[in-house]
Amino acid sequence: MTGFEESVSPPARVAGPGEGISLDELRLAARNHAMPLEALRYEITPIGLHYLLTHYDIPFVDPFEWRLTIDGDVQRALSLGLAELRARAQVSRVVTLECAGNGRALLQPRPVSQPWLTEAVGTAEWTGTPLAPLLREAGIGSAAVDVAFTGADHGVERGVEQDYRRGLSLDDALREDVLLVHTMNGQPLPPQHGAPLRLLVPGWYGMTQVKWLTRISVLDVPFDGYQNATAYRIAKEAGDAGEPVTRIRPRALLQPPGHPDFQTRARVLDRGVHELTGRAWSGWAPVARVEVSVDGGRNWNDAEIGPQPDAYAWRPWRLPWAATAPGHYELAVRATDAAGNVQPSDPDWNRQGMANNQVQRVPVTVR
Ligand SMILES: Nc1nc2c(c(=O)[nH]1)N[C@H]1C(S)=C(S)[C@@H](COP(=O)(O)O)O[C@H]1N2
Ligand SMILES: [Mo]
Repeated sequence: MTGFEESVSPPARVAGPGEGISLDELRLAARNHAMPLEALRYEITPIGLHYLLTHYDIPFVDPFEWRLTIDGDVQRALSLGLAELRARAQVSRVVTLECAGNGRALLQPRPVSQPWLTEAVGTAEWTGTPLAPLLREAGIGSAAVDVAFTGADHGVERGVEQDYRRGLSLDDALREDVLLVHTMNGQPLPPQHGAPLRLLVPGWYGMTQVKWLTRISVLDVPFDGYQNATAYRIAKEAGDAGEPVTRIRPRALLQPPGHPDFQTRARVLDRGVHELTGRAWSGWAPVARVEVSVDGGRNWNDAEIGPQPDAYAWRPWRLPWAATAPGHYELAVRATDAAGNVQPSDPDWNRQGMANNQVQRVPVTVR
């Protein structure tokens, strides 16, 4: 071993006791930004406020040269340009995306990677064409089991050089709500969100939503690529294969009330009645309940939940809070979905820091 491979792409690790955020983590955090919590007031997140996660570099893709290939275990491979995709049936859906690593930096010990807190989320109105009719037109082979989606971006991860690529089971790929989208909030997809075309699988964590899509391959063997087999697993021990990350666990977020301190973001608000508001979502089932605590999770009160704009979009909630006595409070909020999944108070720790939907806590001082 020369050490060359490890210096180019170090193995996954967990931070040691007391080890602070490193420059490597800061570099990732500065490229991949979260949604500012005050943007919870928008049902549709303005494009520049939507969270962003890109493993490698944002590739430059010329939309006029670009074509999508559909190949593999199909009767006839297809090659489609953007105009052909836009000429097909068009569907718009409001869908909340969340990075599977959201909540990672709150874990103890901390898995070293993109250090998200709670707000790696955003909701857009996405427009594009359903995937299933395209796969059927190509003629799905009788032995097909999985479908692989490849992006135009390329990099190295834990020593494995690769194009970003994710697999889905054929059944999941054929769901009618899976789209190939070219438009976000009525605008052509911007470069950072996958121009000119990305995959949209409503309800699934972000890694599934392949950006800069160039190729869709139908496979007659299970997909065993890096992003499914190695990354995006929920495992406690190194070397344990664990479980794949799939759908989004329930989460509610609170728009922090009052005003923040610049450096610490500690919050102050004036004595009086404040309406606490936020949004909640789950990729498993609609959100059925949102509860708010103003005493750090000892007592919970049901919030009023507003309408859900689409099956996999977040829904608003609100609860008035009579903050009559000056002092320090810890606000917390938790969501329960109709399948009975509830946010835990304490994290369900795993080595890669995936799907940590522990409740958000917001300390405030009432003056
Ligand atoms: N081609 C490609 N697609 C990708 C990624 C990537 O690095 N390359 N990142 C994934 C991850 S981990 C997430 S969370 C979402 C983020 O989507 P956004 O940046 O549009 O919010 O894109 C997914 N699609
Ligand atoms: Mo992600």
